[in-house]
Amino acid sequence: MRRLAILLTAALLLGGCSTTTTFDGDGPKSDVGIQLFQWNWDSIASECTEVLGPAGIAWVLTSPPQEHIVGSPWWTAYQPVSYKVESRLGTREQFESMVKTCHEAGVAIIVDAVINHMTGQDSDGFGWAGTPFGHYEYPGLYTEKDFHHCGLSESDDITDYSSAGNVQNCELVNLADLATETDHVQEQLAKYLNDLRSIGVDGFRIDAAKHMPASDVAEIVERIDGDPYIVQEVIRSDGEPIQPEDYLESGDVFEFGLAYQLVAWMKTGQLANIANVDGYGFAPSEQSRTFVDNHDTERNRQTLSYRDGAKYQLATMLLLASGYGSPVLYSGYAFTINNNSLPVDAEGAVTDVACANFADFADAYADGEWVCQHRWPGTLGMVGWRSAVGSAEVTDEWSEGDAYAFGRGSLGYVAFNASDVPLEHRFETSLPAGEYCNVVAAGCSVVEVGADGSFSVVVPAWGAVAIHVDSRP
Ligand code: LAG
Ligand code: CA
Repeated sequence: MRRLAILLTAALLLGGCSTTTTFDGDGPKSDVGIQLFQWNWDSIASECTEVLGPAGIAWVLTSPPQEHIVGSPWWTAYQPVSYKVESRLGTREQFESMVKTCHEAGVAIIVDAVINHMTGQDSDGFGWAGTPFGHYEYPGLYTEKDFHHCGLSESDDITDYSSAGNVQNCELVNLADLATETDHVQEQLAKYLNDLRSIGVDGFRIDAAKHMPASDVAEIVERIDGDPYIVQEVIRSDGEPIQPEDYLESGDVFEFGLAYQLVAWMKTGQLANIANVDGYGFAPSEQSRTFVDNHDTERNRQTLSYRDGAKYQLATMLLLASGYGSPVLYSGYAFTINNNSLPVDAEGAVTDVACANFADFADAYADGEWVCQHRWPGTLGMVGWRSAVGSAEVTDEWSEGDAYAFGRGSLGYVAFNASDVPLEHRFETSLPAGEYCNVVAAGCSVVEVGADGSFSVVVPAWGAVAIHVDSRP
């Protein structure tokens, strides 16, 4: 128990740092999180035990666990009907058991907290767990007076992102907008979040944070028991009055700007820019959660996604190698159109995840198939690489054309090739001589570092070679 407490505290408190920490007797532990989008509780539990814990992944971000509207699209989860922990993803008992199993595997649980709004349904109905509701009536929780009616547009919908009042007091796509500044709403939200804390939940993603004043978020977070990890979703968009930086008092933020830059760098081959992100106006490294994609951006196509195959894998490896921020991996299911549903049983509950039977990205996926991109060798290999190099400084940087390589002192070296042609090169490193495994290839393909620290290798087209001192044949 004590060991778990230390492990989780350290993983979460230091989680915002770009450094990694080694825990006594527990092997390397990274600062890397992962969003398991729409994975049910039983499947997350087994993934913690089988893959995430052994890989040293610090935490899982789950989809929203509260009761939601009934329907087939994934986004029903973002329309809360009550704060019962009862959803398509599993029962309260299954949720509790997942938290326990993941903790035993050394993996913390971060929950997607939908606290800006309730449903967007114009007619009355019943939620997944049978709770009756109306658009502005949620028995025992909220009545009409607990919602904003901004009066700034005909439908009360958000119409103007250049106005903070419009963005924060109007309705996001017709979703009943909670009066998050009031004592009553804050108290109901705190009850929900503290219920999750009592189950052992370690932290929260604050959904739609941009749509609540930073001071409301701070007051709500203040009411949460203990010292939960907080990461906020404030989509960066230049020129808007509300920026991620406004929210740093309450916790970390997702850095959308870097996800957008990764798209550009994969086009231009300018991977070396990642070493020098100072000029981009990103959030401070120690409070920045970096990512290649999330469930929204893989759908609106603003970022790379599993569909981009090798380029997606390359961007993920680059992010994991970087000392800027702390990465959050993403894993979801294949789809053609936004509303494509996911595998459910006869009652509509999401069925257990069966990963597509592909060891790597070089295949096409059918709609509804679980991609499990986090299991690709390049991703898991670079999580290990990141743990091995820790906070060591960048050394032995080299770039030429669309290739970029660097070391992290005497602990590791990585070379990226963002072109259609394989690259043969002799890399100079600060590594001790000897044999190393290329950790981003399946199995251990051996790389020989000479007495002078150099090694010669062919870096595959749109691929990488990565070696570190903890993985040697
Ligand atoms: C988020 N972050 O701020 C989530 O990451 C994002 O996935 C959520 O939108 C959004 N905020 C609200 O929590 C998703 C879908 C929307 C969907 C919404 C509510 O991207 O498309 O809206 O969840 O379920 C849907 C329909 C709308 C409709 C609305 C209300 O697409 O047309 O107006 O439901 O019924
Ligand atoms: Ca709001």
